[in-house]
Amino acid sequence: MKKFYSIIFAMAALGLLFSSCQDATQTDTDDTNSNAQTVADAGEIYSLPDLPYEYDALEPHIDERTMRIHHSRHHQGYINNFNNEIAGTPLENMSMEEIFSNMSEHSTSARNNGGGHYNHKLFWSILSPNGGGEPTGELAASIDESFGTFQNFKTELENAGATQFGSGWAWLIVNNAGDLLVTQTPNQDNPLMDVAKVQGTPILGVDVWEHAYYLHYQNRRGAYLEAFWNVVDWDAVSARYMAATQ
Ligand code: MN3
Repeated sequence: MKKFYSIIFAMAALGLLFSSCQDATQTDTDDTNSNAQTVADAGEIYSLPDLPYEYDALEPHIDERTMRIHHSRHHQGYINNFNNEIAGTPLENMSMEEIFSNMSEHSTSARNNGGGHYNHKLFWSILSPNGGGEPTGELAASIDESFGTFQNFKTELENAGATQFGSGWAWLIVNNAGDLLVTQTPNQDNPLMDVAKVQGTPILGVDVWEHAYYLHYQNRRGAYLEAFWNVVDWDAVSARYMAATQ
């Protein structure tokens, strides 16, 4: 019996320890942001954009913990590394689009971290708790023209996400001729980069790195890609389409 109580006591102590670790994680997150703020004050070039919704707003399709870590840790990490990489170089005074158009001439770090910042910023902006459904207007007509049906387009994008080996992104892009295409890129590359095999202006992107889905979906990338449609902000994608085809 004494042993039984010892075990219960040990479990309670572990529970307390665990919850204080969670508090520490929370505080750590805040510290990360305030440190980043300090760097920003000292002349940081890029900074983490606020999400236009709460971390838990995309539940149950994208879970709160994934969103928090993805935005406050991963995206912040790309920004910190990119700022460090370009500080004091000519890239400091170039737009991201300019940098991407000559990506092959710049460093791997600028490619990975610049892409990381741009891609995540785009990703957050095309998600919404009020998303889902189907596009309307000119974008809907153009999707039908390019892919036959909206369903065909969805299947093609899901395939692009599923068949990207390892980490990367699946995209809907507008090419120079004004056509809509689905494509994929490895790592943090994107279709604006001169190194991309299919180039164009991305108007929708979905992150298929494991960090984007593993906590909730584990290895089931396909289930994550299916759920993604429920949180796509088609108004935001349409606005990007209109800007890209002007
Ligand atoms: Mn990511």
